[in-house]
Amino acid sequence: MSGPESARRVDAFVVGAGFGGLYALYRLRALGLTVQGVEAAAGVGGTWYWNRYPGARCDVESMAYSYSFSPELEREWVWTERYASQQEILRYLEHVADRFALRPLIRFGTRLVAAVYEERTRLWRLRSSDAQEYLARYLIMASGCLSQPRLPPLPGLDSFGGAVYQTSSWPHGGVDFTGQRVGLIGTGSSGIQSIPIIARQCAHLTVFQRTPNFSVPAHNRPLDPQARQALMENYPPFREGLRRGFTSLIPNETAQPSALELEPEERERRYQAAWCEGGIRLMFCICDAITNEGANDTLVDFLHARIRETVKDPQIAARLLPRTYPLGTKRLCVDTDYYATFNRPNVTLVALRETPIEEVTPSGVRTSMAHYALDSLVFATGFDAMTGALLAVDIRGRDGLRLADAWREGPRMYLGLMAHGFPNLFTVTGPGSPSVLSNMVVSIEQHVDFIAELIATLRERGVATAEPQADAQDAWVAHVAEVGDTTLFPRAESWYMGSNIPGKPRVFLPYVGGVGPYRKQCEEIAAAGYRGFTLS
Ligand code: NA7
Repeated sequence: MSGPESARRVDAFVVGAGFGGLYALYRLRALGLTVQGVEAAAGVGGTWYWNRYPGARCDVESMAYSYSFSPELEREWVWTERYASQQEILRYLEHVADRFALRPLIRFGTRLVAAVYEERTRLWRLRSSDAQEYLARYLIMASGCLSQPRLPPLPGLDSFGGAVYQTSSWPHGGVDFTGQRVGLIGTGSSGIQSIPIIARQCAHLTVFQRTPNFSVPAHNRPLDPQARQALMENYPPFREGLRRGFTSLIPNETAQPSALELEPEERERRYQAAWCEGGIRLMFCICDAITNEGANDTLVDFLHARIRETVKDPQIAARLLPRTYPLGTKRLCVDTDYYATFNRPNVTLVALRETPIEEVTPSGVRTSMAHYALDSLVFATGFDAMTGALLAVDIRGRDGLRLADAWREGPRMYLGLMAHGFPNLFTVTGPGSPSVLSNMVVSIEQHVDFIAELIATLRERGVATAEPQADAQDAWVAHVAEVGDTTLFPRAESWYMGSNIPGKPRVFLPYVGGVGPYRKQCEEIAAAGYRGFTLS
């Protein structure tokens, strides 16, 4: 990179303008810092900008999945549904950007491509995709956990004559599939949300399923204004409950019994009640779903029974039953009419474990069994989760250490916030923090608050840099793995484990020690003068 003359000097540089980036810009500007944001998209929204596929919807309830930092914002924004649609969340984030005058701080259509730490000046020298250079004291990566999409390199894909779509970068005007033969690959959350809607619109939908997924009904509905009002009157304790709870996903968490302590009838009653209520509560109506195989099996049996009673053709139902991993170790999906969609005469389920894809042809997809003629092909094939967006930037820390080299055997961070060797580089909901296992907005606010307070401390003390100590980081990485190993998560091939990406180290990426307990550890570390960090 060239000399400092051409570089723009800022205090803080923020990558991403989703929930994390917007709040980071807001907090850091309020500290009196000069801030610069960059965002690859043409607008704000992050995940909710890109993932516009039919049926895209949050699986955390809207009153919980929203910022809590501004009571005025809380009062003036009225969520209309129990689970907010992508469109509504995007409108919300656009409103936040305007209300707090954040857009002027962001360069849209611009990516950070390289970041080099300069020991002499203790600044980050940054280069963006528009060839602009910056010198920044603090670099905040709010670049998202599920923002680096993955398109499998299927043989012959380039030859396909029809239209190709990815759920993770859906056309802004939407897609009209009327009269079309559509193929869809992937049955994670994105596939499961979009399949019922595409099936209703198109002439024929062929679903190419590699691994069946567990899904529970959302029972989405309009938010009752009176119920909303009642909740608004109790909002601060409601928010605090999310922050201090174990999952931050479910309001009013209470202690639950072990599945194995319950009589079978009581267990069934409990599961039925959670099923009827809808959403992921089912997984948390017992305390040991994710730690005890026997407990997990009872949930698996319950869900298998629901799939069998919903899907009329027993052979199709059998193909939809997940059997190769414990429930919840791949993300539990939340759907509207997913399993029932396979009763439609215009939907075909292709089980790729039985009949793998051999190639994409100019006119469709050929498996080992048949050729499926298609007009459009939709990929809902996931992301390089948690580390993908960070490693997509050429980041070099002290002594030229490349982040990609430091993380060759898996990410190494202290608290999922900072990495040894990379002073003043912060990640929002990075690997080793509760992140994707939590309510992302709750975790984002906590991380950004921690980062802002740490930066304020540095400035008060006239200290240039913060950096985690190697031994504190080693201990944290070991703790994250140890807690992960007490759960069933390592039993699945999942993006939590990095195993959806060929060649990616198989490491459990998030911290499963609980959102409230994690927050408490962060608070204690800060109160102890940022134990485990070197402030120099
Ligand atoms: P996911 O959950 O990673 O799902 C991707 C799906 O694509 C999953 O069913 C994969 O099967 C399938 N896949 C991936 N590669 C292939 C190939 N080569 N052939 C066939 N099928 C393939 O991504 P989503 O976008 O649905 O959801 C990501 C998260 O976003 C979600 O959990 C929410 O948090 C929001 P596999 O299971 O790997 O066999």
